[in-house]
Amino acid sequence: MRSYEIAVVPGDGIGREVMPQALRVLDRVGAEHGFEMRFDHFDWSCETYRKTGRMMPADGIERLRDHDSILLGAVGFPGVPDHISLWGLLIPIRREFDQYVSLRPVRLLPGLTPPVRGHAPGDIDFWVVRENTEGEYSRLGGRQGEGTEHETVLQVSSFTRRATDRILRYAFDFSRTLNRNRLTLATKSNGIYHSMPYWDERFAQISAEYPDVETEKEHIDILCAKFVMRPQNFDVVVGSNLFGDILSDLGPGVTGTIGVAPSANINPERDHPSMFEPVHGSAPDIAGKGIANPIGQIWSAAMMLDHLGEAEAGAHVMRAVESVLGSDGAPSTPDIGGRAGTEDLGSAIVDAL
Ligand code: GGG
Repeated sequence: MRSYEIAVVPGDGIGREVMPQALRVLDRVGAEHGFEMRFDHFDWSCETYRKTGRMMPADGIERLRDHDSILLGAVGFPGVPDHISLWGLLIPIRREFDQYVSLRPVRLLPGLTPPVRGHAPGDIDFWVVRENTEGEYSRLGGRQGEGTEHETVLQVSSFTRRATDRILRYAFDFSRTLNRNRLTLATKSNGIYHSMPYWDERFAQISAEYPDVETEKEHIDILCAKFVMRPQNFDVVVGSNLFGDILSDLGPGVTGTIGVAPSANINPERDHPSMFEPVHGSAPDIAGKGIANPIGQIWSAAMMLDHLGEAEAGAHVMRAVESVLGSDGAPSTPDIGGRAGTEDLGSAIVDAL
């Protein structure tokens, strides 16, 4: 029997509630498709930070290294500053394992109610490809003249040619594999003087290698407006770490909820494990209530199955998700208009497998 070692890091808040539903789904779909998932649990979180002063132990990265994949819930909770929790767990994993592609599908699933009327399932179906290792997510900079009237904070973004080119090439290649040929670059080269003109330049140069891929570039401000007004126009959108982060929350927001949105942090060279996590965070406002939507975590697990070579099982999970969302009377969590709990929706998906 095929067997996979999965590092499971539920993290904080609703991450701890949605993760068990994804593990149930993986167990069931594995049994149906002839493979076994071995879950190695790592209880690293803001609570760990409060007890030990670290989000994960000093050898945390080493302990994750030998796994086939990492399944993460959510990171961050009030009481620990967000930049401490993210830089103590999520960001080191992405960087140490060179997970330079953040791949985030945006799809209007059946049964969702988009806030802008007139969109039907099938209309909104595109991908955000986010650079995941550098850029605006940087520790370069500092404070000067603290406490004086000249107090100044410098935050330096750094974009290397290596990281810029490899994410752009990934996006071009990915557009080709989808057989959907429009690739949009998120930029802001009219206002940001150095880095975004550089992205435009690299995009234009690399596009010459892909004459079959139609390209366009959009400044991030109008791109956000177009996501809301005409989301059906996009196929693949590529952007820097910050732009990609914003767009991959906005996209699912346009479908009615970010509770269903998944993401894959991919190491394309496969020399380190990749990591799969919902787009949403720990949602302290609803944590502990048992009402979080587990679909973002379950869809992330389906993306993990694809990455592990179990594409049929991944597709099976998504058919189950879509059949539950599309059926009258199926349990819905409050973010999608119902009153059901996390476990009810998880059970309905397990039963639909
Ligand atoms: N699901 C992981 C999580 O907690 N994400 C929250 C977050 O703030 N992420 C920032 C990022 O993706 O860079």
